[in-house]
This record gives sequence, C-alpha cells and structure tokens, in this order.
Amino acid sequence: MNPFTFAQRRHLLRQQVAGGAIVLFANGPAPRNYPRNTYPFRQDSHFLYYTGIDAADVALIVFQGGEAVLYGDAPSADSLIWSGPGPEPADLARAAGIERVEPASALEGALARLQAAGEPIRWLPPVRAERTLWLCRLLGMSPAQVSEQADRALARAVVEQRARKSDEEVAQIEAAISVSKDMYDAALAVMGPGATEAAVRSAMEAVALARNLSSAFAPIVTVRGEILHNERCENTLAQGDLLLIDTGVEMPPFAYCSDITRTFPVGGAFDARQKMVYAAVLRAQELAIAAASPEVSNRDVHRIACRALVDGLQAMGLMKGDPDEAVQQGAHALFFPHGIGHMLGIDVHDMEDLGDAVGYPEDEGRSGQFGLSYLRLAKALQPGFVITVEPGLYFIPALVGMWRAKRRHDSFINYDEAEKFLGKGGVRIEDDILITADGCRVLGPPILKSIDDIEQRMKQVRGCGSRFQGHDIPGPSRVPTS
Ligand SMILES: [Mn+2]
Repeated sequence: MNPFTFAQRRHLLRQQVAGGAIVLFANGPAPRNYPRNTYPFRQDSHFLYYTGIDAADVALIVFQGGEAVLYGDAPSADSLIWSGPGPEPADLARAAGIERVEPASALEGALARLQAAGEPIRWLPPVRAERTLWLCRLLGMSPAQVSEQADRALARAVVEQRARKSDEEVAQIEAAISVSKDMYDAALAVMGPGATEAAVRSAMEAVALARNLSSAFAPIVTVRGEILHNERCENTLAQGDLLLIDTGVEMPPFAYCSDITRTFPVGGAFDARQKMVYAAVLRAQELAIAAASPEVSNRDVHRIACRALVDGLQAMGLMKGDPDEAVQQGAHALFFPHGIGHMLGIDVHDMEDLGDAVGYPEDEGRSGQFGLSYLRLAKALQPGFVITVEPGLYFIPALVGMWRAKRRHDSFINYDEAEKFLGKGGVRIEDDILITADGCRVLGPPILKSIDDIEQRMKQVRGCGSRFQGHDIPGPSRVPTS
C-alpha cells in the first residue's frame, strides 16, 4: 500500500468527524513478566490502518484542518545496540504520507494547547491499561473519564470505514487464507490415532513460522471441541474422536488475517452419529452463506443457520416441536450457544475493541436471550464486509445437565437422546466471506470440507505412508459415547 492510501484513509475519517483533533496511538511493548521480556510486538490495529506504521510508542494527531503530525523519537543508542538500527520518525512519516514530525515529548504540549483553546480532543476507547494511564497523564483525567469520554462518533466513523474492505485489503485476507489452506493440509498429514493435539498444532504452526508469519489468535486444536475456546493442547488423539481446529494467521506488514475452522474424524471416517452432526453443521453453513448478501441482516443469517441446525437435530431425534418456534425461544442454543460470525480484517474479531459499535446499529442493543446474546454482528450486511460464517453443534455435558435439571425447553429437547451424544465433542465449520454487490464470495482457495472429500483425502494421506499409519488400529474411544 502506498503513502497515498493512508493519507486517503485519514482524509475520509477527517471528513466523517467534524471538528476537533483526532489522536491515534501506537502500541508500546507489552511485558510478559519483567519489562525487558516482552510479548512479540503487535501494533494497534487502528494505528496500522491509518498509518501503516509498525513502530512502538509513537502517536498521531490529525488536526481540524486535516494536517497530520507524527510524534516520535529517533531510535535510542540503547535500542541500536539491542535491537539494531530502526527507521527514523521522518522515514516512517514519509511512508505514511504524514506531513510533519515532532518529538514524542511535544505531544503533551500539543494536547494542552488544544485543551486551552477549548478544541475537542477525540480518542478511541483504549484496551491496554498502559494506554489508559498515558491518556490520564496527558489529559489530566481519571481512568473512568478516559473511557467514558472516548469519542463515540469517532468510533462509529472508524467502524464505517474499516468495515468496508478495499480490493487491496481483500487480497491480503485471501493471502492469509492461502496459508491457512497449507496449514490444514499439514494437519491432515500428521493427524491420526496416537498423534497428539500438540503435534498437529505444531505441524500447522510450522507452516506459518517457516514463512515468518504468526498466528492471529491462540490456536484451537482439540478433541474437546465442545469447550468453545479450548486452547489447551494436552490430549492424544484416539480412533473415534473428532478433531476441531480453529486457527488463523496474520499477514505482515498490515496484519490482515484469516480465521478458519475445520473438524476432522481422527480415524479417517465419521461414524454414523458424527456424520449426521457434521452434515447438519455443513448444511447450516451452506444455507447461511447462500443467504448472506447486501441489505440482509446478519441476525437473519444467524437465524437461518439456527433453523437448519434444528432441522438436523430433529432428524437425529434430539429436538422436537415447531422448528421456528424452537429457534424463536432459543432452545437450539443448548447445542449452538454462539453467534454465526463476526467481522474479520486486521483483527480477527475486527474492531471489537470498539464494542457493539461494530456489530449493532446505534439504536439497537444485544438480545438478552442465551445464545443470541453472543451474536457479535447483527447489522445489515454491506458490499465490502468480510465476515466469518461459523455454525457449530456442541454437546456440553455441564450445559445439558443444567438445562435438564431445570427442564428448560423440554417441549423442544429430547434430553434422553441428547445425552447419548455427550462425549462426541463438537463440530464447527468456519469460512471467511466477502459481501459483494449481489451476494457473497467465499474467500481464499477451497479448504477440504465435504464429508466425502475429507474421508477420501484422509484415506489417500494414509495410503501414502502417513507416519501414524502403524497406530491406525481401531480402539476404544477416549470418552465413552453413551
Ligand atoms: Mn471466527
């Protein structure tokens, strides 16, 4: 992306937000335990979007008249020794199309002058505590004031702008999904009974690391897929397990990312129950993708997926009654407690640091109903949106137990049948789509998804001397299935 792209983005933002000075902050280093031992540096996503600058501890003011000033210091002698030569602020500014550079220490004075002149200062709600404290110091406010007085109009304008991806941005996301495809191929090559979740994860991350890429979020590689964000990788895979893998990578230098989920049968073939569950989730995903188009509310896309899941659950004997009524009342959430998807971009949950400004219209709050309350995006879809479509079915022992004890929705749920599926883990299938002028497009190269393709491919991989072939003997499932 050239400097003009960033200048253009700031210009558009400036037009959308009348008056005042817009202040954007870069991230600083984040310590793991002591200050010099830091997590890998990750730039603030808004700062990256509006400047493309991947340096720590700088800040930008876009003044009322449109002039942009970068506040930052030349690399210290210390950092020259420990981190090597870094770019001068003037070089960073030039690459970002920024007109003027001031030392970092000038920021405080610039803000004080704006305050004295009674000119509004606009900032986005900070996520990191260090940023909050920095703002407290600069503006003479309490932490509560810093978050309360964060600029809602600015947040809405940023959401409007960042939600609609340019062709250039979509290309970055598709590049990330291409890497994901190779990661899933690598997973298939090593998974099988006797392999560990950790080995599968490392085979996938090796693909990313070999290209000097990193994960966009903590990878989920688990046979306990019913634990929705299960980041532990402590199990050994057994015949009869389903392995749920939800991973994504970030593409430098602007950090656009992928977010893909697949669920594979460890032994190479789905059993009868797993096949029904998988088919129901796949059908829900296909119908949701078919429905996703401009002007359609993502709440309706979610509802369509829920309805398809209920149809599948009824065919399996787990649910009963009027399917639309079941969805309306939220009975399906026993098996599908989360939302259909979220925006994707520089952040895996794009812009969710700005709260519900990203997913909900200003005059509309989240539903309080269990399940629907986790829907992160309920707005009408627009061309240029990149979103995930990720229905799933889960058999969560604690949740089934709690609901059964309260006889919750028992006119819609056959608890005796549901309990037979406990131990089957979870199935989720996730792709990233772009809303187009007349519908949507699944982004990136196809990644193995149909039951036939998965079983076929796993047979081939094993036939070609998979290193786990010798362990591929039918055995008891790790978790009793009924
Ligand atoms: Mn996702």
